[in-house]
Amino acid sequence: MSKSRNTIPVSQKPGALSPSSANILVTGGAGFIGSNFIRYLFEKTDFQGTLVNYDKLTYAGNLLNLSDIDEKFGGKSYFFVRGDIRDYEKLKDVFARYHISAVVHFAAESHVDRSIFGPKDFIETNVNGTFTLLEASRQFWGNRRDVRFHHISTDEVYGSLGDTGYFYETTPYDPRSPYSASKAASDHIVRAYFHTYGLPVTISNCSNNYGPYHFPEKLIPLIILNAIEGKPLPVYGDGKNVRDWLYVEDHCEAVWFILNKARTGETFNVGGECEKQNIEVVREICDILEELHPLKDNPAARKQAPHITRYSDLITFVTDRPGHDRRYAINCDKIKKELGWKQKYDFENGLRNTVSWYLHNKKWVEGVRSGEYIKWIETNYHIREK
Ligand code: NAD
Ligand code: TDX
Repeated sequence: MSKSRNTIPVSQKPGALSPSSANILVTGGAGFIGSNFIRYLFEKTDFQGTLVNYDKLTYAGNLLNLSDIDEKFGGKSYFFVRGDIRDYEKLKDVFARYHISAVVHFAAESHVDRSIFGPKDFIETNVNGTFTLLEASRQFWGNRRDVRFHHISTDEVYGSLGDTGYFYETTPYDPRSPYSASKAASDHIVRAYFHTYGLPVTISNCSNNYGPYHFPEKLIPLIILNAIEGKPLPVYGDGKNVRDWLYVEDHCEAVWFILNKARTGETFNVGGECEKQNIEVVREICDILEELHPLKDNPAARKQAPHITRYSDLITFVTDRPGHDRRYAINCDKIKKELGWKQKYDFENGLRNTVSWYLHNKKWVEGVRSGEYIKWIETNYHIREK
């Protein structure tokens, strides 16, 4: 993986946004993808503008994700503001104070299982929050066209596939969980602001991300950490649900390409083109762990689960997620052909980097597994015991 900085030729008309020198408001920048995006901008692109990370710091937001960036750029070109995207007055103040010319909107409630236990926060943040942010952008920018609102969405808005077929940008929406329904609603509102008010928007719908700083309520980090500790590896249903896995840095690069090269009003699917059944993913994590941290050299796991001889002995099939979407598969030809983006990581490299990152970042892991995290694990997995 090259460390060189990405200078992307800008293909827009004069008067359009220049992302490299823009003042960018990143919402949800303390979360998994948002923090990777901020790191990507400062470390791997020619970005020289100002970046404001606006985040409420819910259970999923963690400033430790960006402590190195804060040390290097804090107070100069990087600023953190704690705030809620539903707070119109605060947003207005931030737009004016930092002369914001682009918004990259990651902030959301993002976990499907949590949306099943409690959908209210998902409607509040994903629907009302996106609306409030759009309204603040429209009021501050007026008729300016050298600005951009980029909205981060998900492939889950398209629903669930059978054994064949793909999601295209033109696939009709068919969300099936409170989470995906709230994201679908927000996508519609973003498009309405483009058609009705001419707000310069772009949208991306991406597949399942994975990589460093992923909060361990999601499949990949949860399995890695449970295995290291010799705890059961919970697989929902028959383990044959399929997800398309996208390494988070590839996603960040796709967003940067869109900001630089896309026409406004356009939507792009972003995927890893890497379909895997959940059970395959879990087995691959176990195999990598056997190599990087063999069970025989892991006394903590052996003490917790004395009966096992391999990490994969910890695999436990548990009660399925209600309404569990069977298969997601993204067709991302459009962003490849129109903008020249492509993935740099295959699943083997990406997963190996990820497992290694969790093995080497124990302090971060301890930090995120607070009392609230333990409460969630008890809530979600207690009811699934068979
Ligand atoms: P995350 O849960 O890790 O982070 C979300 C961030 O948003 C947190 O820092 C949180 O504090 C912040 N936040 C939540 N509510 C807020 C509010 N009301 N005001 C301000 N900040 C708030 O999420 P993620 O996995 O990084 O996902 C980022 C975006 O990407 C989301 O919009 C999600 O729907 C989308 N997405 C994620 C994936 C994935 O695989 N993780 C895939 C497709 C799309
Ligand atoms: O313990 C588990 N066992 C299990 O089998 C967990 C947490 C999950 N699963 C399954 C459910 C899914 O089929 O693994 C798959 C992946 O689950 P998650 O990591 O929860 O992701 P998913 O529900 O697919 O949603 C993710 O991708 C799309 C993100 O969380 C969303 O924010 C994004 O929009």
